[in-house]
Amino acid sequence: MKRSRSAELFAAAKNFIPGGVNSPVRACRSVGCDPLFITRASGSRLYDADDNVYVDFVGSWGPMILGHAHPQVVEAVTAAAGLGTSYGAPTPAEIDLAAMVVEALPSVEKVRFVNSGTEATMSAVRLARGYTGKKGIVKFDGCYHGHADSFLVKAGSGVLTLGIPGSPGVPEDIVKNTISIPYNDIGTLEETLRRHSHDLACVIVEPVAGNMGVVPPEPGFLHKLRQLTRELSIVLVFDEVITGFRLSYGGAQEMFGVNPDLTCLGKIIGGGLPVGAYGGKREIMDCVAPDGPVYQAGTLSGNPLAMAAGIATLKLLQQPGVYERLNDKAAQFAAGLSEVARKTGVPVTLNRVGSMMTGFFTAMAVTDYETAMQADAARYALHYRQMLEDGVYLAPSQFEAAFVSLAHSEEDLERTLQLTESSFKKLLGK
Ligand code: KE4
Repeated sequence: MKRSRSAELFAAAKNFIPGGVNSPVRACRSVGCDPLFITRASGSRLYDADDNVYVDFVGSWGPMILGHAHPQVVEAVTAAAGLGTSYGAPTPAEIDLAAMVVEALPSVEKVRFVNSGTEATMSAVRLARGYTGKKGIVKFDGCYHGHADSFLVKAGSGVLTLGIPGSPGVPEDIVKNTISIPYNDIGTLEETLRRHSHDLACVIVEPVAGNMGVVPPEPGFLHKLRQLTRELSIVLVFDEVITGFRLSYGGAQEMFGVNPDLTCLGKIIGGGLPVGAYGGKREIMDCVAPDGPVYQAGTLSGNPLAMAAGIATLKLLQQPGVYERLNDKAAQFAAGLSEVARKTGVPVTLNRVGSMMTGFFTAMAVTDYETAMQADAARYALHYRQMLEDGVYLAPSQFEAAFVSLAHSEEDLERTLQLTESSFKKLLGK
């Protein structure tokens, strides 16, 4: 494939932007190639600066559940833009989207909009600390909650992909309040929470981990987490930035029947525009300024264009049967991928929940960070580059989720399975 224009743009970008990218994983370093510069997208397709076309399984890292440039989303954003792009004042649209979120999520009585998932999780942890008067937080190895200081401890996503031990610039006296323990390890969880409960403000968890690759919660894990945090008066925070409106209209909390105290959202609720949110019990949310003393603010929070995109997106996701169709399509695709691995003899463990999935290049079960690390990232990189050459755009890391959208056609998925088989056969020849 011709990629000269992307190469020129990458060289130019590096003159002005660290690594030539505005988010590290986009640099594609762990898969051994330079990033493509994307110029447009539609449905399940991305188009790069050299006019190559790709079937997209990144979906902007989760937001594009409807596919790219959905006409009703574009129309809503365009109409909003014509009325002004930001007022710095409350608008009716914020009430509409807030009401949709409250109605959708069993545990959310009030919600505050911010501009990213990181802002949402950072604010939720500050709120939990302010509400409880305690400082400690517990997270899980390989989970990623954005780049706020408290979370850069054994974090997933780009921190994991780039092998950054934590991050310079994060003071020791911040991270000393963060305990990170293995995901799905109920014994360590109970022992840790009981030992530290006196100073634990919250536990923050991805109810389905997506940032070490997809790792589902083991049966009972989330229920045990809810029982322990309730017993020990520790705030339970579900980071549903990926899973919110992805797994079901009520997110992971509806799918697994576990109600957290606070929920963090992002990605899909902005329909591809910058939106994050945190919400939960009225008793806790009423501690947020200006009603309460826990401060959090944002110039562009509740931005009218982002609200319009989010409202249009959620309205389309409310349609009957949407999630059944999406999740069935993803299940069939995953079964096809597993069949290709079996037929070709390439060891792959495929973890899937709903329309998010990861094929780990290992024969081992992947249930946590340690087992995810057994995967053959070098082999994944070879597969990534082959599929890209063949017009399929996968996540540029073994330790990320792939997403099927409502825009992926049966032909897209069948073609991708054929190309996967061809790539796996080449892997065996290598
Ligand atoms: P943002 O600040 O990137 O909007 O959200 C942070 C975040 C919080 N919680 C979860 C569960 C997340 O997955 C994320 C961000 N996800 C990564 C990809 N797995 C974003 C991609 C990137 O960093 O460029």
